[in-house]
Amino acid sequence: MPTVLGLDSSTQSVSAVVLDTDSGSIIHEEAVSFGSDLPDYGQPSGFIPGGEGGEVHSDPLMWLDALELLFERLAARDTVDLGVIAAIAGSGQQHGSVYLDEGFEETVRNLDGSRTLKSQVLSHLTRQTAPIWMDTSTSEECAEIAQALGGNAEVCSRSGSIAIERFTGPQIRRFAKMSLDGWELTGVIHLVSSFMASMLAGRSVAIDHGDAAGMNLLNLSTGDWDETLLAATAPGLREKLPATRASSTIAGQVSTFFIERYGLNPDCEVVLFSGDNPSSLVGMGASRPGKVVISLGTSDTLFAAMPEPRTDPNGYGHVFGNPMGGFMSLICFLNGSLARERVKEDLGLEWADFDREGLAKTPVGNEGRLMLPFYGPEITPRVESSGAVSVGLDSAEPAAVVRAVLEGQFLNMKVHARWLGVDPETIYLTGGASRNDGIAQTVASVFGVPVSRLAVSGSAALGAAMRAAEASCGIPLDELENSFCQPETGSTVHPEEGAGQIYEDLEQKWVSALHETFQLPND
Ligand code: XUL
Repeated sequence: MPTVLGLDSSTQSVSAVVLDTDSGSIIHEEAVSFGSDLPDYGQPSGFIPGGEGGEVHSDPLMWLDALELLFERLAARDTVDLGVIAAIAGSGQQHGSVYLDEGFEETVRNLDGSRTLKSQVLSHLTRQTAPIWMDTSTSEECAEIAQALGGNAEVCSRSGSIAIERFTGPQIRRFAKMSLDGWELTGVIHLVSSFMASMLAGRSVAIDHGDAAGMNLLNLSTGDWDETLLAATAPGLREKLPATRASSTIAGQVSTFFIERYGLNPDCEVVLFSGDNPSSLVGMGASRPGKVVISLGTSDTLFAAMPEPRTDPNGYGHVFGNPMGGFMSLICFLNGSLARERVKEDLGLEWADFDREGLAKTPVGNEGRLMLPFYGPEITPRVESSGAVSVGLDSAEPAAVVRAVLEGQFLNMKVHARWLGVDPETIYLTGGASRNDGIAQTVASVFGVPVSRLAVSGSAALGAAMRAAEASCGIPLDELENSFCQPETGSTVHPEEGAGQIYEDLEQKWVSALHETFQLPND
C-alpha cells in the first residue's frame, strides 16, 4: 500500500507530512519556517513588514526556497524514502496571487535540476511580490466590482462571497489598474496553491474548485470562471487565468527537477493543490456534512461541509469548494491569536495562566462582564476597531479579562455562524490554541456541545496527503478517516453545568453591546 506526501504552503512556513496508508500511520512531519530558517528574506512572519495602505505582500521566491529546503530535509531523514512516494498533493494559504509572464510555462516544463527553482522563476515574475490574504488595500476595487454587478448580493450569489478585500479578484483589479505595463506582461496568474503545484508537476497547472472559490471569480453553479465577474475585474482576464478543475484532478507526474534532485519516483503523481481551509476540512475528517471545525490560528476560522451552497445574508461568511465534492462554508475572524496574544502580553501571563489564572478563577459568563475583542480591524463583523471594548471589566482583574476575551471571541463565532443552519453534535477544534484545555472548555460551554481535538497537528498538510491517497491511489475516504482523523483519547470536553442559560443571557447582552458600539446593520 502506498506512501503519500502532503504539503502545506502557509503564511509562516512550508510543511510536509508523509503518510503510510498501509499501517495508517504518520511516518514523518517536517517544516521550514520563513522566520527562523530563511531569515535573509526579512519576513519573520511570512510577509514583507511595513506595507502601506493595507498592503500585505510576500516574496514568492521565498516560498520556492522553502520548498527546496523542505525536500532537502525530507531527503536527509532516515525514516523517509522519497523514492517510494506514490502521490503528492498540497494546500496553500488562500487568496494570495502570483503574476508570471508567458515564458513561465516553458520554463516550468523544463526545470533544470542543477539550478535552484528561484533562479529559474525569478525572471518570469511580472510582479515581484504576491499580495496575500492579510491584505486589506482593495476596498475601492471591491466597491467597483460590486457596482459593476449591480450590488454585492449579485457578487455573492454568483461567487459565494461578496467582494472582499483579500480575495484574489479585487487584488487582480488593483494590480491591473496600478501597473498597466505589469498587467500587459502578465501571461498567467496563479494562486499560492496552483503556483506551488506547478513546480511539483512541472507544468502550469489548473486551479482547483476549492481554492478558486476564494477569488470572487468562480461561478459556483457552473464551476467555471464567471464572465460577468471577469469583465468587472480586469480586461482580458480569462486568458491570464489557468483552467479551474475538480480538486481530485491529477495534474501529472512529478517533474524531473524533483526526480533528479531529491530522488522522487518518476511514477509519483501530483494531485491539484487546494486552499488550506478546504484541505483542513478533509484533514479534520469533516468533508462530509455534519461536523463543524473551529481552527484557532493567526486568524480563527469556522468551517463545515455543505450539501448545497448557502450564502451568508450579511456577507461575512464564504462558500468554497469542498475538495471531496460539493461545497463548504468558511467564516474568518481576523482577531484570533492576535487578540489572545495581546491579552497575554498586556497582562504578563503565560499560556498556561489562561487556565490557572483566568478561567479557573472566574465563573462561566463572567458575571455579565464582557468584551468586544476586536483589538484590530475585524471582518466578521466588519468593524474598524483599534482596541477592544469592554463592559464592566476592570483591568485590575486579569482573570476576568482573560475570560472576557475568550467568551467574546466564541460568542462572536456563534452569532455569526447561525446562517449556516447547522446544529453540530460535536465541534472539532484545531490550531495552536486548541491544545489549551480551558480554551476548549470555553468553546464547548459557549456552543453547548462537546468539543473534540484530533491527534494531528497540521490538518491542512494531512488533508492534502489524504486527498493524494484518495485521488491517486484510490484509497477510500472512510479508511483514511479511520486511520488519521480520530479524536485524541481523553481530549473531548463537555459543556459546563448550567452554561446554556448563562450564555443565552450573555449573548443577548453581548450582541446589544456590539450594535450600540459599532452601529452595525441588523444581524
Ligand atoms: C480564509 C483566509 C485564511 C487563509 C489563511 O479565507 O483568508 O484562513 O487561508 O491561510
